[in-house]
Amino acid sequence: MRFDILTLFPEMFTGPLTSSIIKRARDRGIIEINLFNIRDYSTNKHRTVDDTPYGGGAGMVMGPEVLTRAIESVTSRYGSSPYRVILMCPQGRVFNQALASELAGEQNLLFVCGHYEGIDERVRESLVTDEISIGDYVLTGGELPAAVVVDAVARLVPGVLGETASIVEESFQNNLLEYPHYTKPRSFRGQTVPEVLLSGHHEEIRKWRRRNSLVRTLARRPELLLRAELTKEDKEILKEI
Ligand code: 4GN
Repeated sequence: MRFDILTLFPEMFTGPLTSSIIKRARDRGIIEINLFNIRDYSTNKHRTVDDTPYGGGAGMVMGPEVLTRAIESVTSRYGSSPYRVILMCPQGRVFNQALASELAGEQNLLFVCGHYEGIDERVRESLVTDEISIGDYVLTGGELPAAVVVDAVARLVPGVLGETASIVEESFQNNLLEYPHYTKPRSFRGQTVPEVLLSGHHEEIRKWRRRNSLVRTLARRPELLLRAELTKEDKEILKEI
C-alpha cells in the first residue's frame, strides 16, 4: 500500500514514520510512504504558496494553483491508479477504527496537509475526495493528524503487525475497551496481579478478561456498548454491574 503526503513541513514526519513498526514495514516493502514539499510546486520567485483571502480578514489561504499542481503531479505519477485524496481538517469526518479499516482497503492514499487559515475552497470541491478530522480541536497544520491516520491505517495492512498484536485490533473493532494487562513481577510495591491470571485456567482467564473489558467500557465509554456485539453472558454481566 502506498501513502503519499503533501506538506510544507516534511521534517515533521521523520520521527513517527521512521521509527518502530512503521519503519520496519517500510524497510520490508510492505508499505511505501513518500513525502512531497508543496513549496516545490510553486512557480513564483519567492516560492510562496499562500495569499490574502478575498473578502478580507486575518490570515492567509493556500492558493489553488500550487495545490492543484502538487496533487495532480502525485496522482499522475503512478499511471491512472485510483486515489483517495484526503484533506486533514477540523471540519472533516471524525476518524475512528472503522474508517481506518476502510482506508486500509485502498491501494493509494494522498494526504494534503493544510496550513494558515485553510485551503482555497475550489481545491476541496474538485480534487479532495475525503475530509478527515482526528478530533474536535485545532492544530497549527494537518501534519500531526496525517501522521496519526497513516499510523492507524498502516498497522492494519497485512504483514505490518505480528499476529499477537492484531488481537488488540479485533477488540476495538468490536467496540469494547481492552482488559487490564500485567507482567512480572507478581507483586510490585504492594500491588499484586489478580490471582486468576496466575491460575492457568484458560476459561476462567477468558471470563475475567471479558468481564473487565465490559466493566471498563461501561465505566468509561458507555456509548460504545450500543455498537458492541454482546453475548447473552455479556448482557448478564452488565445487568449485574
Ligand atoms: C486537522 C488540521 C486539526 C485537524 C488542523 C484535526 C490545520 N487542525 N482535528 N489544522 O484533524 C485550518 C487550515 C486548520 C489547516 C488546518
